[in-house]
Amino acid sequence: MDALPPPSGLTRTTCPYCGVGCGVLAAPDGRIAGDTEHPANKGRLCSKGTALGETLDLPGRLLHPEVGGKRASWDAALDAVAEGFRRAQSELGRDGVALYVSGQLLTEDYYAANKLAKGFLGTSNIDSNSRLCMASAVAAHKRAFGEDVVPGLYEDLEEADLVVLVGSNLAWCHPVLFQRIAAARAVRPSMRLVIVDPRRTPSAEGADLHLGIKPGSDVALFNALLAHLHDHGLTDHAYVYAHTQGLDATLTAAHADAANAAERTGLNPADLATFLRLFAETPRTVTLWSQGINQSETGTDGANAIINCHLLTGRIGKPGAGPFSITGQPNAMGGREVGALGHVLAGHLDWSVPGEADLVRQHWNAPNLATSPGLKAVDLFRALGAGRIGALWVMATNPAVSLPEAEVARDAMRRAPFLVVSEVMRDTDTAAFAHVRLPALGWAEKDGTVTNSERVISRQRAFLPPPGEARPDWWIIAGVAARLGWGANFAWPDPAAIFREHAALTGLGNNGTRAFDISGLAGLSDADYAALPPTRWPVPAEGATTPRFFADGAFPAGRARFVPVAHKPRPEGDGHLTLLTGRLRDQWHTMTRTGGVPRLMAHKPEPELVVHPADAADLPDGSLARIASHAGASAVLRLRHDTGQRRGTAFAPMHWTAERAPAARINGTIPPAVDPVSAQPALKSARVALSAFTPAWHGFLIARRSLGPRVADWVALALAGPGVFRHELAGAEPPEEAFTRLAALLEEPGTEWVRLDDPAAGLHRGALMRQGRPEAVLFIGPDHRLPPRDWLAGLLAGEGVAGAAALLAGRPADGPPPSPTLCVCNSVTKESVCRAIRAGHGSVAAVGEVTRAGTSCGSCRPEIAALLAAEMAPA
Ligand SMILES: Nc1nc2c(c(=O)[nH]1)N[C@H]1C(S)=C(S)[C@@H](COP(=O)(O)OP(=O)(O)OC[C@H]3O[C@@H](n4cnc5c(=O)[nH]c(N)nc54)[C@H](O)[C@@H]3O)O[C@H]1N2
Ligand SMILES: Nc1nc2c(c(=O)[nH]1)N[C@H]1C(S)=C(S)[C@@H](COP(=O)(O)OP(=O)(O)OC[C@H]3O[C@@H](n4cnc5c(=O)[nH]c(N)nc54)[C@H](O)[C@@H]3O)O[C@H]1N2
Ligand code: SF4
Ligand SMILES: [Mo]
Repeated sequence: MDALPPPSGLTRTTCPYCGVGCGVLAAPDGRIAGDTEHPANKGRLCSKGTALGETLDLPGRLLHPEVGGKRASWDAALDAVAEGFRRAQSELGRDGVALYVSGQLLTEDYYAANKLAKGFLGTSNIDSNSRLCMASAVAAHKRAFGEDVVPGLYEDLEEADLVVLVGSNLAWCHPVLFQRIAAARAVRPSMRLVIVDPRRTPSAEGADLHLGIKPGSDVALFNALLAHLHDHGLTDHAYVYAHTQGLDATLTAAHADAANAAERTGLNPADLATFLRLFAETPRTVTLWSQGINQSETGTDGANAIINCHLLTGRIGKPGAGPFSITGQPNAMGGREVGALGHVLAGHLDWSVPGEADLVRQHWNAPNLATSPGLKAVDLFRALGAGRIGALWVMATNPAVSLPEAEVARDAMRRAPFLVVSEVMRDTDTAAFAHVRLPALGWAEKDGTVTNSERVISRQRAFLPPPGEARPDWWIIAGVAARLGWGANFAWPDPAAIFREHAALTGLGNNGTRAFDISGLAGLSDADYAALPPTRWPVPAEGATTPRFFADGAFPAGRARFVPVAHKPRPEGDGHLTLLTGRLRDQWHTMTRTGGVPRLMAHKPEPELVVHPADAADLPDGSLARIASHAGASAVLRLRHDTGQRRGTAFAPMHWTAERAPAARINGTIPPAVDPVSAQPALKSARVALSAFTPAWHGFLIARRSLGPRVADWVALALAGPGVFRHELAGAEPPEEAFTRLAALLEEPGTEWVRLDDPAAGLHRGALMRQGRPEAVLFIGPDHRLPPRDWLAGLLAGEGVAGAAALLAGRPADGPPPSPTLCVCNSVTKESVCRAIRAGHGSVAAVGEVTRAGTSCGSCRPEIAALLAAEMAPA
């Protein structure tokens, strides 16, 4: 099973970001390339993957253990954790402690955490940020198939004649898969692409149909589809009869919604009809869904509504056909495999199946194995706030930012008797509350496996030495276990030993009854593990293996279940907007890594709130706007008008933190509502009131030094170039006072402010010069209409020299201000792309040929397509 050796000097590893799980070739000097041998990406990488080399040496790493904010030895830190957990359990009982872990842990780390919690601490209070991400998909798989299994493969997305993306912005969130679809469509133009999303996202550029659905109405859409398929004779009777149950009740429920589906979904009836027809006439259809479905109070129902349509038509597990839940994090799938969630046991084994708990108890030699499910994310943090959890250990996630009712969670952590945080960065919003900080190895330093969305297990391999005293997450967990007296059960010398133990568990008592079986890997030697090529499960110790599941109807539960689901209307009107939160192309969650790379910050340097212009008639594009919800907290973001946003909705990125833009954190506005089946929070349906935010002054500061995120009432801090910080600012004090205060913070011997003031107009501009070169520029005005920042930022980042007059005008003396960068890889500006389009280059490929835009990672191609569409639209 040897893989090809990588080219010399390069290590073959896997991208640490999204669930596509691209193979990467990497070198210690920062060289990064896509691995042409990896089945997920075959050499491709997106903008985030391409920029991995720039994250290897980020400032701000956590390099030493800390107890009470002071550097400590590993011995002292691990003793403190063990003591904190022991004390909490003696005071509050077994369930008085909890772990909150992450789909960004490696499988081996994840396995160790689960074993510590359920096996030895004897509590199931271990949940993961996957609760916020995949829980509804997991629950839907279990309801339909009897086990959490993604039946299909990425190839199916290329072999399909119709791909439907539901609540997925694939172009930004799984860019390499989107590119694979785009490449397949270029070869086979008959292939159709449909997007179901209340926003016209970049994924909708070039799609055959965009259904700008009313948020939360996907159940009605797929119920209408089920009824349509049935009524038009598309039921695969043989498949349904032989392999499924529950169709009748499901059809009754579907017909109830189908009656006035256009109204329920808010779709134009003609578009709806087109979708029903396309789906009906295309046997090779893949329906891919993501957080637009999962993160909803009806997430599990939404996923089952999709699966129902595939079961009815027997379009499952076949080349080019199937329901496809795409995973978010690099190891979201691995976390499900090891069972590090409060409601499952381990290795797809369950308390509810007689005998399975015994298998785990014996395998772990853990007589105190937890006996019942534990707290799920939102409840876990509520229990912390209520004093029922006395010790919490957070690993590889930043819940202070990412949980719903984030202010409540922050308050709980602030008051927690004992909080441990395992991190790669020292200062995260969550680590700020920690009693003990534990430095973990990051990507490039750690070793283990991850599983991607198509069940392929890939190795992450170290190619850099551990920085400072950082250690692998599994090692840290084992160290605490040893101090609590369980050393013999956690005595692994390396991740290979953990992997073998995990793989062996999946084969126990498994005579084909559980799809997840990798017991065939339980005997890997250390050398085999080191060289393990990408390997798709199942890998049973004996018997045949299969790339796709369920085409032959062999379901773990015997028969698949149709699940009757009914549309539940959401509140509308009342002058509020539905806040659809989500992701930006070049940022990863709470920005702890991508936020440190200037070229990834260039795409969207500020937290923006996107609304339809008709919903913000009295709020100008570019102004600051406030959103406030019943959950209490409010947030202020830069307003962007976009006619692609569905009326009645707004979109805001989840990424901004107290470290960068304290007033633009949005999760405080999100109520703690969860899906009743999966307990996944509804992160895309807060009802928010929109209003103007009218500070006394607006401004920006570009400087070689960061003044931090609290230097004004509203701040958005971004790295604009190596060592150059862009501060977007607004405040309540009089403008002149603000200028004087900020200017004084930057002055140093040898520098001097050149100023341009118009106090009557509230305008103050200054350039801090040192020997003819700008050190900083500070612009303050009465409203948001300030000059573009790119040229000034470029000047400070480069060797650029400019006269004070040009600096204070905010534009070069001899021409127009430069246009923003569109293609980050090849530094092509938006203006160059528009010029090429106006010169008659009428396709993304043609524009790429003359400008090089979009020809490297390809992540900006949807934006080029949008410009093409806009430039070519009749005026
Ligand atoms: N660039 C980038 N990529 C990432 C990540 C990242 O942080 N940055 N994170 C990764 C992770 S962990 C995840 S989970 C994935 C998430 O990947 P996606 O789910 O694709 O991303 P989101 O932006 O969260 O949401 C997707 C879309 O759901 C839509 N939506 C909201 N409500 C509804 C609804 O009611 N119905 C429908 N049909 N659509 C709705 C939103 O408008 C949004 O465009 O991305 C992964 N990839
Ligand atoms: N409003 C809103 N909220 C959301 C979402 C949304 O769409 N909208 N999406 C939800 C979803 S799907 C997800 S997945 C979450 C993601 O939210 P989080 O998991 O909170 O976000 P990350 O920034 O990925 O946090 C990972 C942390 O782990 C650290 N880290 C990186 N590598 C390692 C390592 O190897 N070991 C250790 N110990 N630490 C490491 C990073 O520095 C970072 O601080 O957000 C959820 N919250
Ligand atoms: S698509 Fe991009 S972020 Fe996702 S795994 Fe591939 S390179 Fe990494
Ligand atoms: Mo996620």
